[in-house]
Amino acid sequence: MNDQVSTTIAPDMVHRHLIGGRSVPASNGEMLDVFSPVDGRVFARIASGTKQDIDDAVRAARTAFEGEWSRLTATERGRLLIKLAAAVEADADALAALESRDNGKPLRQARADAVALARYLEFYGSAADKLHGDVIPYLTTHFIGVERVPHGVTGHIVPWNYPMQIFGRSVGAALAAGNATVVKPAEDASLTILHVAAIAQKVGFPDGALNVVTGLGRTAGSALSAHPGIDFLSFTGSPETGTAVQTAAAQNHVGVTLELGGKSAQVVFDDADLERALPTLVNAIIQNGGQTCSAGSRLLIQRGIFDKVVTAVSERFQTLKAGRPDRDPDLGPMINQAQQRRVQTYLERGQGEGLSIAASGTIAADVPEGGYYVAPAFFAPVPHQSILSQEEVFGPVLVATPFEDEAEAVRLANGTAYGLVAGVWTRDAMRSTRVGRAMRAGQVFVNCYGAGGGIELPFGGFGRSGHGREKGFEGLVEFTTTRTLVIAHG
Ligand code: TXE
Repeated sequence: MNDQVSTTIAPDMVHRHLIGGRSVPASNGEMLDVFSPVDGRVFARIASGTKQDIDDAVRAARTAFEGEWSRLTATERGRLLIKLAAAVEADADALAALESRDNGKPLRQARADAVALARYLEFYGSAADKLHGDVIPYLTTHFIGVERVPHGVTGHIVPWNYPMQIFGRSVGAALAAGNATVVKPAEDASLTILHVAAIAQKVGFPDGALNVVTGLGRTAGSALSAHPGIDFLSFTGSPETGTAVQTAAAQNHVGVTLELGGKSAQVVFDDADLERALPTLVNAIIQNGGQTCSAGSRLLIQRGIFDKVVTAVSERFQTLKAGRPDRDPDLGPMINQAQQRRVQTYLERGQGEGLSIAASGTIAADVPEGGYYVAPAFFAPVPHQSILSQEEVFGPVLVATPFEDEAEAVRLANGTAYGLVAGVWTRDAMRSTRVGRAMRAGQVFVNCYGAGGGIELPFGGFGRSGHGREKGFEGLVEFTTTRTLVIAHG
């Protein structure tokens, strides 16, 4: 969103909420302009969700949860998700084009998101009827069954960086577990979620199982997180908003998973296979323009190879180009003007601290005027206490810091408020396990980083990165609770 005035919008780019299976406008009729980061122009409009809209959506979800949705068996729920997965996969090109325009990510990355969404839906669809409880040995006169049950109505507040993937991991798991859902996409990138929700209606999800209310965080988002009819919340976004969401959840005594970003380090030891490491060291900060919670935004490099690695990374950085997403550049624009300014401010603050830029990429000459492009920047050497080593920039800004030995590497890697992901590059098997297990991070990659999309792998953070786990089977369990049944028979 920015302050540009509205223009004429194609009718198919004017979007309404999906509540109880119906496409409905905001209760007060208000709409929000959607700006494409590609050129800063308005290209769509979404309903500006109100407290009333959230209330309607929660009611619709409750009706589904107490009715048709809960009458389906786990296998039937799973089949619906698998059908949705197939439909999403078949529509991947259209979804990619829409995402690329809405979010600004290069077309191939947007397509990868659509494919990942299909895989999430397939994974959780297939898992729906494999989630079972326990029988506990207890008194000989009693039978004890522990049943896994859905929370009820779950709220999902989704950010703009990976709308499809985050929808897949959170809403896919919640639906598989039998919850009815209310989703509040980010105001800057709602369109693919609306599109997928419309497909879900077509493949036969009962009305109200999946509701989408678009709009601003401070109105629709806060109304959802504070709604007393919500039984569990899933939030991905900034630590500040995460605190607000958790505070609201606490008022209603419900649980929440928070995924709040990171300042993840890749640790490069002097015996690392650099040929293998180099493309990944760069890609981990460039993917989605660095607007990735698990971005590898810090390189910790052993002193003896520091200059060599910095030189090699610099050579790659100099070739990087930010450009129009439809040309499939290394990176597209930032999501909005605020994010562009945030990155620029961090660059200025880094330089203000006296940090030197080892290499920069460029902005392609043909980018449309008004787009939110920034050139990638690589700073080296950067002290560990520097602002660029400690704070999440959420842009294409990489820093490199030397370390002497294993102990220092672990101390630096764990030395931020965050703890989401870590990478370790070494040929020493004993060390890879030792260092890997010393990392305060929800995921640790050895001689790789973010391999294979990670749909099957539990994901989440320590500290300021949040708590709770999404993705993998853990993510499915997170959207359930238990009911223990104690039956006297003797
Ligand atoms: O985040 P917000 P913003 C980080 C990243 C980025 C910064 C700011 O560092 O630069 O956050 O981004 C909804 N109650 N991440 O401002 O505000 C909002 O509508 C309830 C990391 O976009 O957290 C959107 O749907 N909801 C991150 C979602 O919260 C509210 C991804 C995220 O927005 C709300 C995005 C409120 N009061 C940003 N206010 C990651 N972990 O991947 C806003 N929202």
